[in-house]
Amino acid sequence: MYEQMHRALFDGDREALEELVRRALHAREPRQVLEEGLLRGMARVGQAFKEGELFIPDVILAANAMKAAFALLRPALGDRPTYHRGRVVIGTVRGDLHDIGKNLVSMMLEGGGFEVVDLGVDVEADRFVAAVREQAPDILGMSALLTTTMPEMARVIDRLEKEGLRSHVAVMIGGAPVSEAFAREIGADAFGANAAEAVDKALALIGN
Ligand code: B1M
Repeated sequence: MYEQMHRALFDGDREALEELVRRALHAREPRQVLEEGLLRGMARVGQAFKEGELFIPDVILAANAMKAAFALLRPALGDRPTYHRGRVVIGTVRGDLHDIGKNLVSMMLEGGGFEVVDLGVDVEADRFVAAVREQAPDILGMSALLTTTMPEMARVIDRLEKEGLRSHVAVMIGGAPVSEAFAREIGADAFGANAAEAVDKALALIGN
């Protein structure tokens, strides 16, 4: 069944993927469907893109199918709780349009009891800074999938410092090319390697 999900992602076949996820949810753990079916499938899409077997339109179709499948999984992974452990402002940094991972992190944070304010993709440093001022979040989360957009994370942290806001908010970063060492280098407070780890790190940051 997971192999069929990978195939549906490869083919960008949204309807087939939705049907497979619906069927899987009767028999399998939602988290396993997410990890073995969707995330592993998307990793294979990424590999095929890298090797020139798939092209950008294929990846866009796969990404859209993935989003539709997430929407089906979301309630099963734990719907929005009625309590709030803390508030997170999150976004993908300027110049970067990748949002699948960020959306997954947002979804898991909500499932973990956080209120999430999602600024979307291609977010300018000014918008991050304004959101920290206006929303007073406990955590600012930034995602980057391109090596060329990673420096933007450092720029946002610099801006927070200059505006006197850095000590008011913890900063967590993530995304495929980002690492623990890079987080330390730019003065972020935490790095999440994946969505589950992002929730654990967020809980640690707010002292839970
Ligand atoms: Co793009 N892309 N892409 N892409 N794309 C990558 C990132 C790439 C590695 C592919 C490759 O070459 N193998 C490569 C980057 C190379 C590099 O920088 N070194 C690349 C490139 C080059 C590009 C373009 C430049 C291609 C072009 O136009 N020539 C272009 C750039 C556009 C832009 O952003 N300005 C581009 C475009 C696209 C699409 C639009 C086609 C599409 C994005 C659709 C969308 O997001 N709505 C796309 C996709 C889908 C990918 C790959 C195939 C898959 C990314 C993904 O969704 N992964 C990707 C290859 C890859 O990563 N293997 C690739 C699944 C997702 C669940 O994982 O995002 O890593 P991820 O998120 C994880 C963790 O990283 C972590 O948790 C998530 C869940 O476990 N995490 C956090 C993420 N954010 C976090 C934040 C946190 C904590 C954890 O705290 C706040």
